[in-house]
Amino acid sequence: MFQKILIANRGEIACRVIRACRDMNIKNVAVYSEADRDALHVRMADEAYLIGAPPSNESYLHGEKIIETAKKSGAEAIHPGYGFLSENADFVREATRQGITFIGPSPEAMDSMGGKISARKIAIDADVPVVPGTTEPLESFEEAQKIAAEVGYPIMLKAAAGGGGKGMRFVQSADDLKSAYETSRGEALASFSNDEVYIEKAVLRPRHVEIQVFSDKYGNYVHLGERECSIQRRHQKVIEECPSPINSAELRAKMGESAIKVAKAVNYVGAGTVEFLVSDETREFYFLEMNTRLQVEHPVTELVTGIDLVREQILVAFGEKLSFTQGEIEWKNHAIECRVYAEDPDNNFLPSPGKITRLRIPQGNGVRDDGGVYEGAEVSIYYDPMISKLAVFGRTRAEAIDRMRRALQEYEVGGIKTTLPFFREIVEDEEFIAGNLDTGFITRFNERKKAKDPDETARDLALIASALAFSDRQKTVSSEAQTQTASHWATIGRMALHANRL
Ligand code: MV4
Repeated sequence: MFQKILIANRGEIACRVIRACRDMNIKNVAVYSEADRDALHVRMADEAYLIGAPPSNESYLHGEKIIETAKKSGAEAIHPGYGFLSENADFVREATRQGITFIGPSPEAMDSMGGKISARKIAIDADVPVVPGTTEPLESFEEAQKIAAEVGYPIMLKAAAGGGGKGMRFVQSADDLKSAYETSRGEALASFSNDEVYIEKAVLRPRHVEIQVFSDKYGNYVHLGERECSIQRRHQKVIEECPSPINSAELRAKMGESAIKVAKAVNYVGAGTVEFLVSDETREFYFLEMNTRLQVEHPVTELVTGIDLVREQILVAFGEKLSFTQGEIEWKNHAIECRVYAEDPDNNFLPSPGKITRLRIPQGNGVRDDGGVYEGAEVSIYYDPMISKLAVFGRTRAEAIDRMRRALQEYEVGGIKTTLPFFREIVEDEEFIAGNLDTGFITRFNERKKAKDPDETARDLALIASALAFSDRQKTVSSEAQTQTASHWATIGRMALHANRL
């Protein structure tokens, strides 16, 4: 086995990978920027090396410095975590050229899946369902008009180099196509230096369900089931769970088989995730894209399958065969994960950097917290403000929600704002409890929340009170005014009913 691994990342995922190395008796090397001198991953690692200034492209994205540090420290392999260099094919090529093993797929597989149009083509050729649309970038607005009319509105315009919703536009009808086409291309160019866009028919109220795949260097492919990730805010996942509330053994098997077909088509090795949109109405699924890395939400899969995905990544990268077969994988229990961010939910989720003056992490039955901070640590402005992932499991979804509620009650973070209060509300929400989780969930949740706002109730009550006072006064004046009062009483009645519902 490898003797030493360098972790080219920071925060909770660096800590997660360090723990896997410890489990396997592998020495681990951290790298850090000037902003992270006192970070948890630096404290946890066996060795740690300063690699540069706080901005990511001078440190965690600086491939040459990281490869140089791997060689200097005697690390034989690099684990990239997620983000940063994890999907950078040139970095993989350079590390490999310099004799360092990259713990992840081949650069060719990354390139094939990096382009969204090329990924669509691969899925089509592999007989995997995709949403109807184009398989080439649009040449002109006229072509866009023609294809949109063919597939039928509403449609989505998407950036070929995209992902994460950048450059994406929902187009309701032909009238809106011109401006959407221009803004989509403009946004794509600004974000990816590539203005290629393509068309997909829009799936209405879709669910985002993804399949974890795994493979070794000997052509063994398995899937580890789905993760439901429909609860998103501005294309950022907020809560993930396994199984999906819409899961059936049949749907899991079908999606798993399709995901494996996609992975095989690019000779994938290691941990990967194939994303699908699932129609809420028909339960039909469509390939969206493949992420060629370990994902943030991998713990929910680990909790229900009992498989350590990071350990397995390291084994497979070293050249071991997969340690389990498809038939040996069992899905047991229900897991839910909340991403805890240093953001202010009362102020439009603005980042809330600063010193963590108090930290109490929940513990106990069924609770796992993958964190990247400690009491006294600083949350920096330079990086993603996620401070931990709180995951729980229970025998049923209801039991998992109960444990999540308890764990969220226990969790205390002082000195900075976090998204914990937001999650405490979500776990009490009827739609969440019912498992109605399409991609419009957060929007509808915010509307429900506004309707229940105590300030709003107070405003209604104040209106009722003043209306009552007004009508009382009317009784002492003219009879004409008294007939008016009747209609005021009707209004008051409606308001009282409304208040009562609240
Ligand atoms: C879609 C779609 C509907 N129809 N594609 C958003 C991010 C990117 N990964 C894909 N996205 C979508 N693609 C078609 N053909 C709706 C979305 C979408 C969405 C998807 C998953 C989770 C949240 C979402 C929120 C808005 C839109």
